[in-house]
Amino acid sequence: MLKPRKSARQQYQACRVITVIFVVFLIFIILSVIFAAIDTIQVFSQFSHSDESVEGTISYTSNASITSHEYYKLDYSDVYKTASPQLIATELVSSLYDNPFTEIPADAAKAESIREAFYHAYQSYRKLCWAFDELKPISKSCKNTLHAGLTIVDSITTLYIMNFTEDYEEARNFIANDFHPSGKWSVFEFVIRFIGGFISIYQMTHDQLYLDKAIECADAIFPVFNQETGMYSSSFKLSTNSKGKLVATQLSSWKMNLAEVGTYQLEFLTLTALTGDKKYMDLALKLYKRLWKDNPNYTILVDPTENQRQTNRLIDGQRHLGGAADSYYEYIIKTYLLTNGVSPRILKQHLMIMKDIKKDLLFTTDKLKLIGIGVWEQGKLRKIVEHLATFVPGMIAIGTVKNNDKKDEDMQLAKKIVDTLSYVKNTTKSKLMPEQVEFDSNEQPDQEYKIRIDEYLLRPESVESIFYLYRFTGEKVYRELAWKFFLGINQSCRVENGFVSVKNLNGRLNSIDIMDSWFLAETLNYLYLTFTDTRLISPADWVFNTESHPLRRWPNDISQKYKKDLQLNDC
Ligand code: DMJ
Repeated sequence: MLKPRKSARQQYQACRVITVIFVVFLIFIILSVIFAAIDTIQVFSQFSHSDESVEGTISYTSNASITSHEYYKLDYSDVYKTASPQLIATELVSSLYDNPFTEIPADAAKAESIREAFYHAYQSYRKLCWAFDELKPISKSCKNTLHAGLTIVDSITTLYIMNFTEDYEEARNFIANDFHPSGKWSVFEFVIRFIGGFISIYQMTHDQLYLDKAIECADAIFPVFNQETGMYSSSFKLSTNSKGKLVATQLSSWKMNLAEVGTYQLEFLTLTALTGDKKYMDLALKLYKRLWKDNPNYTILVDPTENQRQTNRLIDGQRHLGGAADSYYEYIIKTYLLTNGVSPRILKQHLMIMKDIKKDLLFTTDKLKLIGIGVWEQGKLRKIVEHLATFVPGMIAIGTVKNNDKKDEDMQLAKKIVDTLSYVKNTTKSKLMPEQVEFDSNEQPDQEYKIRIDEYLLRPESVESIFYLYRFTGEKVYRELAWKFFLGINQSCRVENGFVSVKNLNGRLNSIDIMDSWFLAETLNYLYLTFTDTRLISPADWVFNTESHPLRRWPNDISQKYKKDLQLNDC
């Protein structure tokens, strides 16, 4: 039987339905194309930006491709279950020290709490700022200075040490495929965070990718150094040329500080050890030769150029171990350790520094007789302690090598300075260590100290020193102290989306909207390693760069190969 034919009205209705479906489909396609284009613009904006911008903040936009990584706890019953075997020392003896390091098992619960804090910080960054440099947790926006995923690269050694395998693999993929830095930044920061991070993770994993990246970065900045003196100007511009090569150009007029020019020796010496190319080591040692030759009688130096002025900061002509000077001192004794103690001249410089510190910078407070290291200014000692200078007890502990005749005295000194830090931290309402304090200040004669810069910037230096004192002495008081520091940070700086710096430490805390990458690279790393089994990343085998990226002490054959160069006979 024939079907009855549709009426014209029915045909019209069917046509309308098809048209509506088609239009809806078309709108859907157009919207998808628009959203994809917006995404592309955002991704593009990470990697290309105006020449004028030194630093940019980009508003948060949801990154749908970032799915959350589940949190899992580690089993601390056996150190080999918590970390990669190559990070674990088989024996804790070091030829450079009289006594072996103490073997102590992990405090599992505390180690895991710190690991969880790292997870919270890192996942917040992933979720909100993946591929950008740093997270601003309050505004949920992202800071981009070098457009290079700074937090990813700076965190990669901590990710590996803490055994966050999924995040580690993701970070590796980013470095392999999306690491295209461009922008203006500080040479110093680039060396300690990127080059230091790449060398360190290479030494932990033996993955060639990282050594290639380290060489690429080092070779890009090599020409900005003065090849005669090893000095350089603070800031530079990085970009990728048409052949895909990373290139750097010097930016500012000739401007630098002691910490900057004195903080690339560990990284460049390690590059020479890994590549066999002496150019890195030769340049880095030229700096020591130059500075030590120019200053034969006194070792606490002012900046090589006298143009470092910042409000409320330590200024020209002052001699101190705080910001703008700090890691120059730190790297001298670490260079001695890294190269296996083959250079008595380098150790001598550290011992001279210790002598000058004791002669001119050491102070005792009036009432409680606390000990600290202050600032020499216009012929007088001011009892100022900067958070940045609180790495010093750790440096002193590292310097208690067997060829240091004053090693016992030095270790006692390191302990006393840590007691002072502990006192300051415990007497703030927030239980945080301030950015800068001054003892026995005339302005507040009834109190032991006055806070001069009322902030805590998530910095690592105090817990770094406590980590070293724990590893060198094995005394449980340092774990207890580290735990109190952690609690202070976790209670006062933790927010919904990460951790923030804070100000007003004795009142109602105000947030400073930034989670600097050093918090993940250093602060949480040192805290974690204070509570893990002490065989994990032992100072018997590793020397930390100033961003807490561990570098392997040289094997004997390498130290012997470069022994002559390291003698620095002409200074
Ligand atoms: C870090 O980048 C390094 O530790 C550097 O040596 C000093 N400043 C910050 C942390 O405070």
